[in-house]
Amino acid sequence: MITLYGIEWSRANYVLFTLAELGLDYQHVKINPFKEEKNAPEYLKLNPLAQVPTLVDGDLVLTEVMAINFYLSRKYGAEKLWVNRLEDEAQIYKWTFFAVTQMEPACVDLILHRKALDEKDRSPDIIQSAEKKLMKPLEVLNTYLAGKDFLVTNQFTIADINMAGVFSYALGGKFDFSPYKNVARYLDAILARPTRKKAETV
Ligand SMILES: N[C@@H](CCC(=O)N[C@@H](CS)C(=O)NCC(=O)O)C(=O)O
Repeated sequence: MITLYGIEWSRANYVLFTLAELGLDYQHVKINPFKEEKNAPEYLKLNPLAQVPTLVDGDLVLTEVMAINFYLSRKYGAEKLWVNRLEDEAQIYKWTFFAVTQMEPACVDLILHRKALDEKDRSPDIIQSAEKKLMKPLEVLNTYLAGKDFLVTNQFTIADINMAGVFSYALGGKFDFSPYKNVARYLDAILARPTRKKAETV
């Protein structure tokens, strides 16, 4: 039995998207990372950082959302969300790490400082700096996506779920993707998948 810990508006959403694409049954424990329940001793045994998401699948306890998505894809979705050639696999890693290291911190800053934090804790300077940090990687991605629907091969893969997950924070933080036309078109199409809608409404 698969159990996913983490409320749907947290990074657990990237995993819910994957579970929906793979059509897997799972139990969902909606731990809210802003509430004390994340520090419950039973949960700390699974995730000593007191963060979400955490996945339990049989004997495996796994934290770090991208590791969870790689695991689920390879174990249950080799023909759906993964690829056969090592060269393509390398591209899945490349675009996932590009999303996490080049863009995710800025995307998280946008949603925190435009939406999630109390008004008094929001910083216009952090918003401005986050928007600036996104410019260069988005230009690179925009050029790459010209004429393409997906990041790796001509197929929807876990790299697209991971990228869209990171960008969903920017969208929640009112980031305007329209100057990056290829990225905006790509993102709209990925987020319009019925499985994504399902992941948002669990
Ligand atoms: N690197 C971790 C980050 C997990 C993370 O920061 N999760 C947030 C919610 S999206 C959280 O649990 N925050 C509460 C905290 O850090 O105490 C991952 O990618 O899974």
